[in-house]
Amino acid sequence: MLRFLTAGESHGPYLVAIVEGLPAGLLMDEETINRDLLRRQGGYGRGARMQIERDRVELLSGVWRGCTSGAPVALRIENKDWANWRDRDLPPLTVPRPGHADHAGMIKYGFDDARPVSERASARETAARVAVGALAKLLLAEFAIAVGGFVVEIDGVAAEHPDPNQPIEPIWALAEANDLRCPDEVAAERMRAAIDAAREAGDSLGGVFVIVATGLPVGLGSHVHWERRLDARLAAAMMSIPAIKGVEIGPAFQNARLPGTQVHDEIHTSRITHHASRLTFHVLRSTNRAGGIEGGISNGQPIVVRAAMKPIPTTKTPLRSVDMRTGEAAMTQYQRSDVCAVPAATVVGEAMVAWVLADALLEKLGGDSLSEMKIHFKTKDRLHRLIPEGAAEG
Ligand code: EPS
Repeated sequence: MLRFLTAGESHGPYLVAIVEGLPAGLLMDEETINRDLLRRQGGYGRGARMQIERDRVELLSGVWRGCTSGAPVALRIENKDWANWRDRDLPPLTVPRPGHADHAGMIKYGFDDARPVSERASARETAARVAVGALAKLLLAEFAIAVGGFVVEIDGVAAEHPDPNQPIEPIWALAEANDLRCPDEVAAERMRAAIDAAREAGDSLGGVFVIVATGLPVGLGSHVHWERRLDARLAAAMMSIPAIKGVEIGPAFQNARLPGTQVHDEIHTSRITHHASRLTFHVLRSTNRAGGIEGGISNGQPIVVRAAMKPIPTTKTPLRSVDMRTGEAAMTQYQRSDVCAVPAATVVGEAMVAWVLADALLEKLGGDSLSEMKIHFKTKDRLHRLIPEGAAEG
């Protein structure tokens, strides 16, 4: 239902995106989009580039009197650093960095210079995705669906983090107030120390973050075909983020070590009422080990997605590699980079989860305008009856 494309290089003039399929009538709140761009720029462990950039969205099309018109939304974000790069005559980067797209990209596209590869492979592109994800979040918010993330591990330092069945808003608030996006300040302090030590040692760090989505109706995604499964779509979207090498829905790896009776979320009912000869009851779970998805379909529980980010491939301490012009052994050359970007990747993870959920919601409800979607949301009786208690009715 929804599609987007991005274009742009890390040190080119702009990042751009085209978003197609948004319903008409969605308020395009630029400040909300800019807030997410700022959130992505921050985080302890970022490099000098973030002192230069001031990411702000410019909406170029598809907006009529402040709301979407139903036409494609084109947007762009300026790369301020372009001014510093455009006149530079940079020497070629002939030694690929292990872990980066350099090596495979050079061979695939026939370059002996990694720059054209790394310019596009750079996580700078994720600024455009965060803007696109913010549009998806605006759509989801109209249905009281919220998406937020937090960091749970960096350099093996694990945060105490809550049962996703507990109210998540206080956790999000703690993460938001923390420069590691980690709700556990004691762990965050140790993570800061680990990042400082890695910077000192000329190294880089990865980590793990969690994205939680709340307020979801039952029935997004489908079991009927592989590509419609919501968990598959979420996993693909998360894996598309640079440096993400693992994805888990709920505590999937922990579940794999337990018998079924200790894993599956038992079903019970809170109350049965009869109103106008109609039977109504609420299906509840007291656990959420499925991470909100069963059979590839949202089950009304919070959706919980964890992602593992590898350490950034650009390290001050050189790694062994090969000069692709001579075939001789060579050490990698350092160029400015981040030491750790897990807090920033968390914001990108939110964007990708929001995108998938907005797409699945639109698919479920249909409609060319927001008001049409809301009418469908109200009148889809089964869907309406099964939204979690207390969720907005659109
Ligand atoms: C990145 C290298 C650094 C990061 C960049 C990702 O940029 P530069 O090469 O200009 O120092 O800061 O991330 C961003 C620019 C960003 O906006 O997130 C890389 O090689 O992937």
